[in-house]
Order: sequence, then structure tokens, then C-alpha cells
Amino acid sequence: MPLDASIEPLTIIDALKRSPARIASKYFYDNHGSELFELITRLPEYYPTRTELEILNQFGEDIALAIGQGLTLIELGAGNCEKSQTLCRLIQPSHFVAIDVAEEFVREGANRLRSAFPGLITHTVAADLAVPITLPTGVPYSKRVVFYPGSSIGNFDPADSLALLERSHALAGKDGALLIGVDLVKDPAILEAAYNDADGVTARFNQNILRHANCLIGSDFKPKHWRHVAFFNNSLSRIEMHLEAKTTTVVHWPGGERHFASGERIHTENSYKYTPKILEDRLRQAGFGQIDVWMDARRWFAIVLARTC
Ligand code: AVJ
Repeated sequence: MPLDASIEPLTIIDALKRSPARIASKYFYDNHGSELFELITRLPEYYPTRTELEILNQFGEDIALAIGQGLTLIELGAGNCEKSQTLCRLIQPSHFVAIDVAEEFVREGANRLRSAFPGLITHTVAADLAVPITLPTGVPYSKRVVFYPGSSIGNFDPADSLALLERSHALAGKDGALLIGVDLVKDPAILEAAYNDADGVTARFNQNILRHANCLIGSDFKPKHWRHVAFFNNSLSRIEMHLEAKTTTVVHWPGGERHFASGERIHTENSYKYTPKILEDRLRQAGFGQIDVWMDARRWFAIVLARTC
């Protein structure tokens, strides 16, 4: 994890001292967390990943036709680049740029992609999507398609998601587009099951953020002492994940500590669920023009192509 040691630990500690305490969800993704997330994507309860792939496969030709050819594919939060594999087969880009916070992980993904598509020029960028992204020199300016799959936009609250869409618009450039996957509002029981899987993988993923925090700030969290809590917040249209102290506990780090009462929570994630209408409105607000939407038959997930004007 490429972290700026002079800034990041302070941010984590500040958020931990607040009431309620928070740990930003980007800290899920150390290497172990990225592996756990990969396991999540294969859980029977976790429908988003497979539904998105289903849409890509079912409507691949339409999507490819709408996007066009000879372009530069820029994937945000690329992870293992598995989805780009499918997309690259469909649209045959000339360049591929993978951007992710987990540097090692994304390098491996890009390497796999390069061997699957000889001749494809690939770049990797280690970056946090919460700040403006600078691309390496050599990335063409024209015909850029920013790919943001997996409903990763769900982690951003409405104001931040708008900012992210605006940055994507800028990144895509003049004759570019954004291809984005979003999880849709549905029966809360289905949503909640996806974040409370029977095998407890999501619980381990949630608890792992504490181990990662221990590495980053030298704290002494004991992950097993924290219960995984996930529920749908209907009024804010989001899944919330928290870690709840099983007993009264004090967490220490060099230069500080925080007392937690039994039952007190640390908020670790929001995962916003969209309606197609809300997403389209936000895309227009961010400056996008023509919009195409593809959905699975159950309307659980949407892939949206938004063109820059
Ligand atoms: C990667 C943010 C899309 O919100 O569904 C999965 C992360 N958290 N299970 C999501 C996640 C718990 C995931 N995103």
C-alpha cells in the first residue's frame, strides 16, 4: 500500500476520535482485504458482481457498438482487472490504464491482461479516487472511456459521488465516455443478505479493516472483539456497515487512545443503492450528455454509458 505516512495515519486517528468513530472504507483494501473482497464477489448472496458480468455478456455487442473502437480504456478501482478482461474482449482497446489504491494487486491484474491481449499497451496508477487523478504521459487524449464497474461509486455520499463523476468527465475528455456499473434499489432483504453472508466472509472483510488500521497507525485493535453489523438504511438509500464493540474496550496507539463502550460502533462503510433516474440526474449534473442504460431482467443492477458532450 503506497501511503503517505505523513498524512494518512493522522486522518485515520482523527476519524477514530470522532463520535461516532469512523474508518474510511478505502482501508478495507490491503492485500488481505482485496483477497477477501474477491471471495465476497463469489458468494451466493453477493449478486452485484455476477449480475454486472451477466449484463456485460448479454448486452456486450450493444455496449461495444455504442462505445466504438480504437480507444483508451481507463478503469477506476481496477482491482484484479477481471471485468476489464471481459470488456477488452468486447471493445478491443489500444490502451488500458488501471487505477487502484492497492498497487500490487492492480499490477498483477494488468500483467494478466497484457498476456491475454498481446499488443495492448497498459499502464497502472496507484491512486485514491477521492482526489484528482493525473495520468502518466503516453496515455492518448482522445477516445477515452472511463470504466467504473462494480458499483464502487456506492461508497461515495451524494456530494462526493457528484465530484467523482465530474472528475471522470474531465478524465474522459472531449470525445469520451463513462461506462459505470451501479447497484440498484431493491427488496431490503436481498440487499441485507448480500452484506450478511452465511459464511461470514463479509464479517471477516469488515474486521480486517482493524488489522489494517493496526498496521497503519500502530493501534492494538483485536478484530475478534468487534461484531459485524450491516443493514439497509432506507431513508438514505444505503447499506451501512459497522463494527460493534462486544465489550467495553480501550484501543491504544502511539500518542493516544479511544474508549469504546460495549455496543458502541465504528462506521466502516456506506454502499449507496441507486435508481436509474437518480443516477441519470447526477450524470447530467456532472456534465454528461447522451445516456444509455442496460439492466438485467430482475433490474438489480445497471450498466450505464454516459457520453461527454
Ligand atoms: C466494492 C463498494 C461495491 O459496496 O458492495 C462488499 C464493497 N462491502 N461487501 C459494495 C463491499 C461489503 C462493495 N463495493
